[in-house]
Amino acid sequence: ENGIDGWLRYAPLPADLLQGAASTPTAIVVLNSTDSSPISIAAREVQKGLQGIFGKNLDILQPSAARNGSHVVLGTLSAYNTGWGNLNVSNLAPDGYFLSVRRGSVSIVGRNERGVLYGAFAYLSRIAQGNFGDAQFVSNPDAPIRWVNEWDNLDGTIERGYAGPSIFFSEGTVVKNLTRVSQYARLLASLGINGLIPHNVNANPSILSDENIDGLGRIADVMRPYGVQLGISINFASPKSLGGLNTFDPLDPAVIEWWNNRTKALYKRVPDLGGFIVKANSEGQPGPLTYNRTLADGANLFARAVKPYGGIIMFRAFVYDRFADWTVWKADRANAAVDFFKDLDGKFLDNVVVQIKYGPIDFQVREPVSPLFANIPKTAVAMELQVTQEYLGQQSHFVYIPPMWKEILDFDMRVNNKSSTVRDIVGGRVFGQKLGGYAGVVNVGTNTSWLGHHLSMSNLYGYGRLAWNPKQDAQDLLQEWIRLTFGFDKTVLDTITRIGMESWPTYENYTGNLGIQTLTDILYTHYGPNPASQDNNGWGQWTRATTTHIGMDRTVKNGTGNAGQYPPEVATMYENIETTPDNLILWFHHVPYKQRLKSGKTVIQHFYDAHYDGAANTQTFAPAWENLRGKIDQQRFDEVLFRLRYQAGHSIVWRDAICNFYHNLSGIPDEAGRVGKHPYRIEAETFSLKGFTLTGVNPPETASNFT
Ligand code: BDP
Repeated sequence: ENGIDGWLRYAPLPADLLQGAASTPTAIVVLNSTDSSPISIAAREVQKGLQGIFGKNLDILQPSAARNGSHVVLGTLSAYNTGWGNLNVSNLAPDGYFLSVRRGSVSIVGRNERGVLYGAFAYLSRIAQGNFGDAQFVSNPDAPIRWVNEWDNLDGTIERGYAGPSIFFSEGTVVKNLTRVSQYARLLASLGINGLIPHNVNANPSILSDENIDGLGRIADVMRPYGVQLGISINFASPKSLGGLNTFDPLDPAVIEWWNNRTKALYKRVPDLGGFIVKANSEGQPGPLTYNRTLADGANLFARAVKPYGGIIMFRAFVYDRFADWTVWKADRANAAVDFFKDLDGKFLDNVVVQIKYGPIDFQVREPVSPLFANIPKTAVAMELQVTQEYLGQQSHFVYIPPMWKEILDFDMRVNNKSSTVRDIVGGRVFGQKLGGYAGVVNVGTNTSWLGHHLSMSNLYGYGRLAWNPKQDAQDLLQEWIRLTFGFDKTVLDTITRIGMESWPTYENYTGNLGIQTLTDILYTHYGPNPASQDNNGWGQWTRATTTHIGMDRTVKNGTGNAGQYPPEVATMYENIETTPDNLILWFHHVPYKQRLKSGKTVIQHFYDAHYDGAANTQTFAPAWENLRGKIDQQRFDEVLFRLRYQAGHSIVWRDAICNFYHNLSGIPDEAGRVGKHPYRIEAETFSLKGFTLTGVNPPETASNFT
């Protein structure tokens, strides 16, 4: 197997589990179908699933042709109640479904067509996991926006993509063969994802050329039957760079007209376009600030343009401008989003959603929740999560991320001193917002594994399932995914569960601890260890490490004031070093290396121990995987093993680089006497040089003899 079907393999069930299926359906009945609608996809999917799982080939029938027997009945609520039966489910929300399983008789009823498709996938997931029990329930999505963002460029490269070139674009335009896009839409639909933006947020203006609008139309046509709406990432300066105007001022009538015309052309080709995503005035992207207009002026320009068509604007909160003054002690990029957006609360039109990364900086291995979620009550918000592992080993390391997302989603912001979890804020319940939800940056590529590492697909699975229902448990989701992806063997389940659930804490251990951030090279690659690059750079992600102290003082009293951006109860917790959890202590406080943690260890000893523990635990992953030989198909077994072995080696590089660096900087010895000794490491000096040339090691900390 090469991974292309992800968790939708519909593998035959083992004989012992099959016995649990007392009776199986005899036909599929479709109540309201047009040829390429989500309902007809649902019917074909059920047909395919039952063929794979039970080896039974079922007919798809119109209701009039249905004879006695056990049917899988598929339809919208209104079609069900006019043409089949009488179902009273008043609590069915848009995209939600009702599923009833009574032995072999199954009803799958959606509030809309998409809901029917989601219900069909839910039914198939149950039986593919060997669950034949009766059931009757309604499942509604937690939030209306459940999108994925892809950072694909028109030339076919993918920003922060680690699985080969784009499935959407090549040589400046949309690829001819969109088979992979439809396979991807199928995977997304099975999770309840209802929107996709194929184009990088660092957007090329020519995405809006006539040729590309037609290409986007073809993408939308392929995804529509799966209920996945197309959204488009746009470049703020397009009226000038593409349209030939001499300005892109959002209040200029010619600019407004230009956008209205392009929007009209887009909706002509894609009548159900979801809307636009905008990255403005961030990391070199143009935006309204150039013309002294506010970010809200910029967002509302687009909001007005798409409003007549029912579109929405995802306006990114990833705006910061602290490059110039990095030497200023109080400058803090973590403050930027609240500084930029707080005063704009109430100024955005009601079809604008502010898309906020989960933490205040940028997808680090450990961040507190972004305080912006609690600061703009009159604005709809969505949470941006990263499925692609930009700072988390880039799919050469395996990190199962949902446990981290869960910590963020379950965090209680204590708005007005009342329970207000982040998931309730994002779901619109805390501030009474109609819009809201999730955007996952996925960046799949043409590699048949989609993400480059078969195990990393658990992150896409977990993302989609949490966007549907963020209350779910991360380990339960992992185990669902394992059964669907690798089958039922107990050792397989236990092994991947262990590796998966230990992977995030392990990665945090051998990279950056105690809230110091990932400690990767920060300037562009975001991959290997480079703690020195975290300071003295214009991007403002600083460890503030000196020979005696480390960590960033973000208190109101002495630091950057970032702790004060949270609601009072949370602010007090972070302001005070005694109540700041150990895992965020260096995020909020600047402390001596010998500062005692609540665990009783000093900060520096924690660094040393965590790095040795993390690297040691990583050494156990590949051998554990090797025990699965013969229990998993050869191709996926080999490909995963290769990456786990690589990760084992690279975790040692990480361990030594970070330990050496802080050992050299602080001059404080490791109590266990390990730092500088490099167990397991094969020194370059012991190699003979054949076919290679000598080169300097960069960053130097990654060399074991660096002093
Ligand atoms: C950073 C990435 C960069 C993205 C940026 C963004 O390094 O490639 O363009 O985020 O989200 O994490 O806009």
